[in-house]
Amino acid sequence: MSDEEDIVLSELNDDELVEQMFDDLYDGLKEEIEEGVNILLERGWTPYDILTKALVGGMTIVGHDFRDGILFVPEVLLAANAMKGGMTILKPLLAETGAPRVGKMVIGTVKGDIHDIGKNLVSMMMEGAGFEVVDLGINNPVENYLEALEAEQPDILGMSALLTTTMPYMKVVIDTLVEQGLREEYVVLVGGAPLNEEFGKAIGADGYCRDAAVAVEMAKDFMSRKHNQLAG
Ligand code: B12
Repeated sequence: MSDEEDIVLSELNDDELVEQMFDDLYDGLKEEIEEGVNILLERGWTPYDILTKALVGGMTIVGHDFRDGILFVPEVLLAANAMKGGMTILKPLLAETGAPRVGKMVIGTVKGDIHDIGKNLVSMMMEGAGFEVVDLGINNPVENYLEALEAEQPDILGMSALLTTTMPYMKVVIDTLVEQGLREEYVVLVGGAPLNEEFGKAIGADGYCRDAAVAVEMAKDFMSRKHNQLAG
């Protein structure tokens, strides 16, 4: 993607730098992303703007090209790794200065499934939006979710599945919550490429999110409804 060899990031203006960071993210260049993030911080950008405009903006392009078969898994992993480099710098700053804590989410990929790129993206975007996220990782049996819900008392439970064979497990988790009288305590959001809205409804989730941006919107929406209910 980047054609010129010796681009000096600090000599670019803000718009050019963000464009260049899109390219660098696409090319999986972690050090360049870290440098870009630091330059924007020095220029007074808020951590939140850097996350959403430079990093998430760039990852969105990667996501589209991945979906369209232009990029493949190794490139996406490199891009995600570069993004992680930027996130490592931003995370403590987001925690300090970032948006006020909007809510808390426990998230994990269901039993039998080891896909976590999408889940990680959702976690990062949620953190960027001011949520506290507890990530249970991959291959989670129902017991893991129950333990984490009990220990963390989140507002939202998020489940991810990328296989048609593992997506029904989300219903096992939701049914268990119902059985234990816990279902109403949490907003349950589900996602993953093979799911759709109908499936989300059929298993009794509160929402299906097609991507990380929708997840953030929906989560915020549920939180503001919750606050209104408490106030009213
Ligand atoms: C990368 C990948 C892998 C990697 C996973 C690496 C990793 N660390 O995650 C590896 C190579 C390990 C892998 C393994 C396998 N994979 Co695979 N994999 C993929 C691939 C190419 C991309 C998935 C991905 O990361 N997408 C990018 C992310 C950003 O998108 P996403 O996951 O959809 O997430 C977004 C949304 O869905 C949503 N979202 C996701 N989760 C959540 C959760 C919540 C709470 C919310 C709100 C939103 C949300 O937001 C995300 C961000 O925008 C897909 C193809 C595809 N098109 O999906 C196949 C795919 C999912 N894999 C498939 C298969 C079959 C497998 C294997 C069984 C292959 C095998 N024979 O070994 C194994 C499974 C092992 C297991 N038990 O899980 C099939 C599934 C087919 C099916 N009908 O079920 C697919 C569809 C490929 C295909 N066309 O055949 N895979």
